[in-house]
Amino acid sequence: MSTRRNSDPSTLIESARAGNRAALARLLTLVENGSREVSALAFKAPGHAYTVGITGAPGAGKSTLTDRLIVMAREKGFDGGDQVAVLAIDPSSPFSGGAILGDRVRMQNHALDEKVFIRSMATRGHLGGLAVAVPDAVRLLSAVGLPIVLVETVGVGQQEVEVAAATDTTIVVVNPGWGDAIQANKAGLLEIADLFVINKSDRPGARETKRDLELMLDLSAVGEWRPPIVETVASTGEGVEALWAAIGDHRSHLGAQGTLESLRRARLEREFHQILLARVEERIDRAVTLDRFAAVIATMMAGDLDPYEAADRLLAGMFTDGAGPSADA
Ligand SMILES: Nc1nc2c(ncn2[C@@H]2O[C@H](COP(=O)(O)OP(=O)(O)OP(=O)(O)O)[C@@H](O)[C@H]2O)c(=O)[nH]1
Ligand SMILES: [Mg+2]
Repeated sequence: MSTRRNSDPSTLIESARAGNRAALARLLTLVENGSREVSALAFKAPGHAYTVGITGAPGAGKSTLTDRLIVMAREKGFDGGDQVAVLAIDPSSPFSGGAILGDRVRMQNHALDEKVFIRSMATRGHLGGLAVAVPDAVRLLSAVGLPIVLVETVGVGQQEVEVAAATDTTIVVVNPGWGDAIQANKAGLLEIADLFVINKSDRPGARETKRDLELMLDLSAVGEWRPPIVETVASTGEGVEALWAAIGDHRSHLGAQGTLESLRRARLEREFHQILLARVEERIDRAVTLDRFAAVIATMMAGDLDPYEAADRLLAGMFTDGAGPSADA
């Protein structure tokens, strides 16, 4: 009985706000599994976290860099905050563990720091997938009072774009010698990058990579914010202060232009769209098991109804009767 009380979402959120990390971990598991109750509570008290995405190809040094950014966030947090959360997302893996373990190990400098919360995240089972699970998780971390959330994602095309859409500042990490890759991904990189980092600048080719990126930016119609390019050596910490300063500049830019508000609005629209799609898909999946669905198929098989008309009728029923699609609407 008392166990149940302690694990009810609003009690967990209270505990997490008071600094109970075990409660926060439980809440994230609930979000991961698509708990609507937790998501709804977090949505109603969203907090003020600033979110930074770190994305890039496998092995680019994202975790090493994130590890360094944790130190920056602890020492120079925005508005005096000194806590930080890290979410490590591996879109290619349907479950936590395995691939993410390496990230944990690389960030274990902070394992005993109670102001640092590090968590890997899987999105299987979450309605709407990655595009909804990440904003949900980020909102939860914000709702329990964490002022900065760093989100590390392995760059894998569209999913990378989805995760980037969930953060305020998105850092794209490349390495020296990536000229060709940059050429090939120009559009995608420009779409998501607020900041470029050339990590492993201790290796040959950093200057050429910087030139390639500058050229790409010169040739594209960047808006009021031209993404700066910061060279880092994450393994030694070189350039990380400059990166933190650049993140702060982007944050000020968003705040000053009032664009953070419109960014967040666009993000909510996108998330809402994904949720609607998932909801409709759920209902369709349920509908195919109904007798009246079979009846519509039979009518089509007899040539009395075309599939487009049938779809319109089913959908009309789905939105009016509230109980499920009707074949005879
Ligand atoms: N030479 C050099 N090596 C680095 C630098 N930053 C990271 N590394 C090394 O690069 C390797 C990969 O670093 P990670 O931080 O795990 O890279 P990642 O992008 O998080 O990798 P995944 O999460 O597996 O995609 C590790 O062996 C790091 O020690 C750097 O600036 N210079
Ligand atoms: Mg990593």
